Amino acid sequence: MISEKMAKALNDQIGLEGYASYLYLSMASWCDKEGLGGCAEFLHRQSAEERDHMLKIFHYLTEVDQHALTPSISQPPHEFESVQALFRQVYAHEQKVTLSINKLVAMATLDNDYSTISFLQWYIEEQREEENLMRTILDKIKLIGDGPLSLYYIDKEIEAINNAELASEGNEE
Ligand code: OFO
Repeated sequence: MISEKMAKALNDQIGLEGYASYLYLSMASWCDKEGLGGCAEFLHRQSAEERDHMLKIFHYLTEVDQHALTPSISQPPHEFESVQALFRQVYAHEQKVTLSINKLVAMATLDNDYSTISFLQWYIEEQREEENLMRTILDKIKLIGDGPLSLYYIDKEIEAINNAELASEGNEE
């Protein structure tokens, strides 16, 4: 059993992960519309991952005899200034999620809630990996610059990153 306060904070995190899933879905759709198929695939995969993150907390709450609540999710933006701005937004969102996970760990520590501390270790590692991935993407985008074929090269680069992610997921199974 975990505290009501902890359960409420984890339910809020469900909402944040759910929003990330919808945000990345919306971004995938915008990329498809702009002809950026590689970026769209990357974001579809990220969106599915975020849904998994949401469900993981959902199941954890049930396991510790708390009520997991299906969140209401506000509508994400549908339009983005550019693919560069879009990935800056992804990185900012991941940083926000990291901050929120850190707060959850701090709360669980104050509560002597070792079960939740242990559960959240997976999220700490995941956020470190995700932030690193998004920074790598932003670095590549910067290197490519804004020459006439930059969108083509950005899309190819992100398609390659997505394929590498898929391959490493395959290896983990
Ligand atoms: Fe679940 O927010 Fe990052 O990955």
